[in-house]
Amino acid sequence: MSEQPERNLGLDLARATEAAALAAARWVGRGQKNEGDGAAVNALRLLLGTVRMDGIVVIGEGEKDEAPMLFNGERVGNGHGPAVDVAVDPVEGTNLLAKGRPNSIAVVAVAPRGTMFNPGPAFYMDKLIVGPEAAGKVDLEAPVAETLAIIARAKGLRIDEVTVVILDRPRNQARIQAIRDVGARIRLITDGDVAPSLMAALPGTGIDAVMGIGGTPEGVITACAMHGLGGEIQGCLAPQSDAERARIEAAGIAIGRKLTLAELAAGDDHFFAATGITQGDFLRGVRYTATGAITHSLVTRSRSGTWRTIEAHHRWDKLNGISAVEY
Ligand code: VTB
Repeated sequence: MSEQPERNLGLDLARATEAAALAAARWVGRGQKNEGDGAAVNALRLLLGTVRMDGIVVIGEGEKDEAPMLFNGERVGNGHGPAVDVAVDPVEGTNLLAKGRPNSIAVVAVAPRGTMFNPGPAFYMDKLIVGPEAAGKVDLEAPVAETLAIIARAKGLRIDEVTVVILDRPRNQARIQAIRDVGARIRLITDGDVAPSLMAALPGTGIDAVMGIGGTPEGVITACAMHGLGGEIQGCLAPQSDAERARIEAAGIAIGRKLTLAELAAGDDHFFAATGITQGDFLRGVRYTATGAITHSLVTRSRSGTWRTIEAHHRWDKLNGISAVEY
C-alpha cells in the first residue's frame, strides 16, 4: 500500500549522495568521466537501497540497455514506505569531475509517484531559474530585459549588480548577448547548471538567476529543489537536432509550450539532496583527512520548506555497512 511521505526522506537521501560523492571523488581530475560516474552509480545505488521508499527511477543513467544500474524504470529503495518517483544524477557535471573543475555534485530528488515530468527523449530545455525574491514574478516568455529588471527590483539590486549563470555554448549566444545588452553580469560555465541553480535560490551566493538551454533532466531535478528552496524554474523544451525533435514529437510531448514549476514537479512534497564532489562555490568538495573524509551536502524538503546543510565526517575504519563500496 502506498502512503504519503511523512519523514524527511531527504536526510536519508543525503547519505546516498554522500556515498556517491565519496566514490566519485577518487576520480577528480583523472580525465576518466565514465569511471568516475560508474563509481558514483554503484555507491548511490547501494545506499538508496537503505532508504525507506518504494521508488521508480524516472530520471536515471539512461535506458536499461546502456545503463546496468539506476536505469529509467528501475525500482529503488527498500520497497516499503511511500510510492515515489526518483531522479538521480550521481555525478552532475562528469566533465567537471574529470577535469577537477569546480561545482560537480552528486544529486538525488524524490517526489510522489507520477508527479515528476518524464523528459523521455527531450535532452535540451531552455530554462529560467530565480530565487524566492523573484519567484512568481518572472516569465520565461518575456523579453530578457524585462526579466532582469524584475529580478533586480525584487532583490533590491541595480541591473549591473545582477549576476546570471549561463552555459557557454553556441546555442546560448543570442541569450548571452541579450543579457549583456541589458548590462547585467554573466558567469559563463562549461558544464553543470544544477549547482548554480541551487545558488540562485540560496541567500548570499552572488548568483541571481540561471538562464539558457541546458539539460531537461537537470531541469526536472532543479524543479524538485526549487520547491524546497522557494525558488522557481520555468522551462521550454528546446531540441537541438531534427532527430531529437522527431523523437519528442513521436512521444507526444508538446515542444513550444512553457513548462511551469508545477508541471516539472507537481504537488508540494519533494525531497532533494546534493553533495559536493569537486570544490564548489556553495557546496564544498570532498576533502580527505588522515583518517577519513569530509563531505558537504544540501538537503531540502518542500512540505516544510526547510533546507539544511550537512557537514559529515566519515571514518574509513567505521564504514558501517557500506564497506562494499570502494572509497
Ligand atoms: C546540460 C546541463 C548539464 O550537460 O545537460 C549539459 O544541464 C549538456 O549540454 O548540467 P551539452 O550537450 O551542450 O554539453 C551538463 O552541463 C552536465 O551534465
